Amino acid sequence: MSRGLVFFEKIGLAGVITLNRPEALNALSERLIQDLGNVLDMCEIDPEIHCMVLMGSEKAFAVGADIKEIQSKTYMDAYLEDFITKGWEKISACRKPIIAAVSGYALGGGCEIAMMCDFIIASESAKFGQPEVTIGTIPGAGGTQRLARSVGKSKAMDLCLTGRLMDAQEAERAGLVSRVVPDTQLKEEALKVAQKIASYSLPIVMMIKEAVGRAFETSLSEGLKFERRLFHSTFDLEDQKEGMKAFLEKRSPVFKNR
Ligand code: DAK
Repeated sequence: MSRGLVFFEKIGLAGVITLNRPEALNALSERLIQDLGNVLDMCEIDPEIHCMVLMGSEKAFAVGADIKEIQSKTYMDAYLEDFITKGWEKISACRKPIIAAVSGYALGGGCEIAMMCDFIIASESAKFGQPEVTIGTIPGAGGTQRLARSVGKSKAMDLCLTGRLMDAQEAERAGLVSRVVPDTQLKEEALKVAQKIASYSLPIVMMIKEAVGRAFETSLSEGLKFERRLFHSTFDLEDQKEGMKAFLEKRSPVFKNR
């Protein structure tokens, strides 16, 4: 189903969101980000969706902000309108898991969006980069921060300072992507992973996302306390009772997401 510049499919308990602006290699215009935000809002409130897959085309996941749209902006334009921040924050604020399925270019804001997702599955042809330095600006949607946390200082500096692209194999070695799959199987593999996650208890999956996310926001001791509180709270879930009962009865659990 087409939703503006985004295509949306519901497959089982997974929502597959495809950026659909092929003529500009999915350059992230304000309109595209708005359409993406609207679909994410819809997924968040739909109890029949437990996990999302975000993908682009075979040639490009997304090549970054729309340079034609932003080229003439002044500092005051960007500052006063808080330059498209709101739309972009929807991706990182999502409470349900999002898998980025990256084929082709994931550059600038495209790489930053992939990093806002919970993990990245890349196809063999994927290329990641923060080429903002080549057009006279710096990464502005988390590229210097999330990339450094993900691949370490040396490689983040290398990528951001030179603007070079990193292929899927290097990205996997560096820890930016969790797995690399053949080009022809990207959607199928990402969907399989999404369906697996979606088969578990939704509140448990959301708590895991929240707890792992906290690791990047706080000290180890505070993070461990946060994890412990959430862990204790799982014992109040029907799904914890069912999951453990099913294990002991040697059968598959039937989760009620409660
Ligand atoms: N914006 C607009 N159009 C783009 C584009 C982009 N980023 N990238 C490509 N296109 C368009 C091209 O202009 C071309 O359009 P036509 O000329 O046909 O009309 C079409 O897509 C095909 O591109 P090419 O002809 O260039 O295709 P090639 O295969 O030869 O090259 C390429 C592919 C990806 C290597 C090349 O297109 C390229 O280098 N593109 C620019 C990549 C880039 O520099 N990206 C970084 C942009 S800056 C923020 C949020 C976001 C951001 C910052 C802050 N906040 C929330 C505060 C992000 C900033 C950025 O991403």
